Amino acid sequence: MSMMAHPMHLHGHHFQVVGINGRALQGAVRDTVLVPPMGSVVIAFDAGNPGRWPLHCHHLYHMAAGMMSFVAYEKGS
Ligand SMILES: [Cu+2]
Repeated sequence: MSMMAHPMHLHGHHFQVVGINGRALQGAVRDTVLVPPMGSVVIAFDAGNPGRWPLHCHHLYHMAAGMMSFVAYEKGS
């Protein structure tokens, strides 16, 4: 949670925004979503590209301050 909006970007995938601030919607397919201040976003994506993919804020100074994470999964059987 933050008082700023954060353009969150997921590498290696495209996703659909399916919720913003607890409200369901059928959003566009994209690879970046602007998370609103003090808000939350729910996304859905096909886990068809196994690996360790960066998930980070596109504001470089936010990323440098720690808004850098990863989505990691292995190939299913
Ligand atoms: Cu940010």
